[in-house]
Amino acid sequence: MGVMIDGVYHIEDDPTPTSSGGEWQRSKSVVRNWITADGSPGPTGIEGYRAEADRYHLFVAWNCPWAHRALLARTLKKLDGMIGISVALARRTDQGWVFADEGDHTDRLLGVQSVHEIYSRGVDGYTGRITVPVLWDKKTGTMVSNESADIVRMLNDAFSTIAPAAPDLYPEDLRAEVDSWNELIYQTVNNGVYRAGFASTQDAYQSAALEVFETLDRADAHLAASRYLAGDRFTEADLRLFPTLARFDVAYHYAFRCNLKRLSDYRHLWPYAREIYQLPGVDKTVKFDIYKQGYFSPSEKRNPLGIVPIGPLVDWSPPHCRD
Ligand SMILES: N[C@@H](CCC(=O)N[C@@H](CS)C(=O)NCC(=O)O)C(=O)O
Repeated sequence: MGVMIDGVYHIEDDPTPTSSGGEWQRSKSVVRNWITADGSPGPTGIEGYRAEADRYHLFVAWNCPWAHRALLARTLKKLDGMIGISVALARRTDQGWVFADEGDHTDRLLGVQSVHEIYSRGVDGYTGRITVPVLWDKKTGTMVSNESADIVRMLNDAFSTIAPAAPDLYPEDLRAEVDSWNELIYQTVNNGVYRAGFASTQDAYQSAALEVFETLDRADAHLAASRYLAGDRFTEADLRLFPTLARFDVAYHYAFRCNLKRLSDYRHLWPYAREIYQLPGVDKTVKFDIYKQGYFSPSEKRNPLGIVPIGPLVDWSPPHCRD
């Protein structure tokens, strides 16, 4: 793994820096332009990224939950035919995320070997971490965004006049409800599992792991009487919870020690997760074996021998019975 400083990539010794309390902190995304229907700038960034078919491309890794958000938005907004993808290998290297002639992990768009090359081509003098997902503009050869929350929002909003009809993931009347779930889920679940898994003290681990289960318990209780998090429509809040749920039993439960319960122990959350998995196209964005390869890849601190466990076997196919 590494970081880029003024456009130059540097290999890092310690890829998981923690604060003095042993708490792990995620760095902020810095490339935050927006695709809009008419090319206007959007809430941040510069103008010129107009929604057009076959103009944009996503660089992702199957195991990355943040990239998974973008892949889910692409599928659920029926944009698969107009936004292509390049998929980096799950295993990270000194060069960070890399492409290779293994499976379907070649980057056919730019022909690069690593994601850091995309950052040096697409952002002038970039300084920061080399993360996926990356949303790329083929027309100008520049990076639109490396922030998954923004990418989900723009795929939801910008393409509605040129893409097939698809549900609004951030409907006006549910925004307050969606925002409040988003905030809670981001802090305590999406990022919470990483704060548990990357903590370097018992206290930091314990408080992060307990928060994960407090929120999952709360969501489970809520889903007893509600079809989705923000009511009877599937929204961005559900989209953002799902990548963590999909990785929970096969990866976080064991690799990140989030082991008070398994997802499959939850009475309502488990059928809810299966319902989302069974939405058209969603199963194609989920790769359980690759999650294991990614989360159990060799790491000096967490898995020095790089041994990948054989289980658990989790069956996501039984009917969800939530109709
Ligand atoms: N804020 C970013 C975070 C993305 C992120 O942290 N991605 C991870 C993979 S799961 C990554 O690429 N990490 C590499 C690194 O930090 O060096 C987003 O949500 O898009």
